[in-house]
Formats: sequence, structure tokens, C-alpha cells
Amino acid sequence: EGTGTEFNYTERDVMLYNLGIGAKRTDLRYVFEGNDDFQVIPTFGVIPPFDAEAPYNLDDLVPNFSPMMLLHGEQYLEIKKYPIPTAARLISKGRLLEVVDKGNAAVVKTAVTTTNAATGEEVFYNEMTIFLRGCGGFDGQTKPADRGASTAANKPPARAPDAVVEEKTTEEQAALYRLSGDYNPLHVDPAFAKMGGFKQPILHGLCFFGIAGKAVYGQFGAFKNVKVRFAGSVMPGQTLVTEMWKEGGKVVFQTKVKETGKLAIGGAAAELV
Ligand code: HDC
Repeated sequence: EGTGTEFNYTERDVMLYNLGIGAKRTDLRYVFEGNDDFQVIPTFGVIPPFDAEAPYNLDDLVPNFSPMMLLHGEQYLEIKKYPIPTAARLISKGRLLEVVDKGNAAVVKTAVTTTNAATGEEVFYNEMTIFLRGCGGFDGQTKPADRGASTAANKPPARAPDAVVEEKTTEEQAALYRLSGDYNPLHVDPAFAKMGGFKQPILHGLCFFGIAGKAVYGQFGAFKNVKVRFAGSVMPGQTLVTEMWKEGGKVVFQTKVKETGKLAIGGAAAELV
């Protein structure tokens, strides 16, 4: 473990992030720094650790690694403290949790702890899972470990959802979202996307994670953790429908692409504060 990676942000980064996950000009608390309730949408917690130096080299972990075949598989975020600062200097430190062999693919899970540089307090904890197509078959462990909330299956109950939020993404959603720090060409360059097996650039997993998280936050308020599995890809411009079920202190949710009916986020839940 090294000394960690610094992430400095200001109110401008907060507004850019909020807009990147679909905040509207009328959502003054998200888009206007002069609003009394100005804040960052809590899924922002995935941004500071994003650039944290990986404690490994993917080429050393799995066979045939290619950045074009990398997809975001799952994300787990804990928000350690509210209110989330709207400007701060944070330090993130990552460690490798596990490498799983899915036969055709490899799954690599990394944990990142983010602390406030000024106070030393922990602000966010993330576990990010990447799905590496074509990188399996190395005789590794075949099942991921049980890590409680971060790996829970979160099967939606059979009854109708307690809340449904529909949101159309824009054609520019990925081009805007990437300015918050994920510059992966998969989301903007058609040639790169094609080599990765997609007809056109696809939306960042963490962008539609943010859109779904914004829906949960808007309906049920602050959550202390949230976990999602990226079950299918989303094209910028498509409409996302997030269905939510309140189960005690937990909101189980899933997100579908309206135009295709396919699941984009499954196995998802947020535990309320
Ligand atoms: O589920 C498929 C899919 O396409 N999901 C959507 C992927 C996506 O769009 N992600 C977001 C966009 S990519 C992105 O944002 C990248 C970003 O820029 C950078 C990422 C972060 C960088 C961080 C640096 C550290 C797919 C392709 C993932 C899997 O589909 P299939 O191959 O059909 O798999 P399936 O037959 O359903 O299952 C095989 C085994 O794999 C497990 N699994 C499935 N989906 C998973 C997953 N594991 C983790 N995450 C997922 N999303 C299944 O459980 C199954 O395992 P088992 O056989 O043991 O049951």
C-alpha cells in the first residue's frame, strides 16, 4: 500500500457531477452553489477513488488483458458521513480484494478507502468489480467471497414496486459524464467501442449508477451504502426506468432500459441512514 492518491474538488466539480448524472436546471440544490441546500448527490462517493493508483497491474493478474474488453461489473459504495463536503481534499488508498475465474472472463475486485486529508476522517469506502472478457481460464477461484451488503443478491420482492422513476438520458450523457474523471474512450470513441464489441460508445456504468442512485435519494432520502450489479449496457439517449421496493431500512431496486425492456442494473440495494 502506497501513500495514496490525492483528489481535490470544488463546488464546480460538484455541479459538473450532478449534471453528468442528469440533474435538471430546476434542481437548484444540485446545480446552483447559491442555494441554501446546495449539495452533491451521494453517489459522488465513487468519483474521488476512481483515479486511485491500482495496487496491481492487470497484465500480471489475468491472461490476455485488453482495456477494450474491460467492463464495469459491480459497485459498492459506503458513505461514512453526511453532509458530504461540497469542496475538499481527499486521499484514496486501494487494495486488491480478489480475482475470480469465470471461465470465459475474469472478475477483479478492488477496495478503496477515502479519507479527508485535513481531518483524517474516513469519508467513503468503495469496492469496484471489473469484468474482463476473454481473461478467464487460469484455474483461479470460481466464486466471489460473501462480503455482506457489498455482495448481497438483493432479489426484488414479488409485489409491485413502491416507487418508479423514469429518466431519459441525453445523447451527450457520456460525453458530459466523462468530465468527472472517467476518460475511458469506450464511452466516446466509436472506433474503440467497436473494437470492444459495441455498435456505438456505451454509457459509463457509474453514470447510470448515479442516475439510479439519484432516484433512490430523491424518493427515500440519504443512504449509508449502495450496491449495484451492471447487468446490461446502456446507450446514451436511452430511457432508464428505476423500480424501488422499500424493505424496512433498505431500498431494493433495479433499473431497466425502457426502449428494450432489458435490465441495466440488478441485484441492487441501498441501506437508508
Ligand atoms: O452482464 C453483462 C453486461 O454486459 N453487463 C453490463 C456491463 C456494462 O455496461 N458496464 C458499464 C459500462 S463499462 C464501464 O463503465 C467501464 C468504465 O469506464 C471503467 C470501469 C472501472 C474501472 C476501475 C479500475 C480499477 C456482462 C458482459 C458483464 C456479463 O454477461 P455474460 O458474459 O453473459 O455473463 P453471464 O453468463 O450472465 O454470467 C457469467 C458469470 O459472471 C457473473 N457475472 C455476470 N455479470 C456480472 C458478473 N459478475 C460481476 N459483475 C457482473 N456485472 C455471473 O454471476 C456468472 O457467474 P457464475 O457462473 O458463477 O454464476
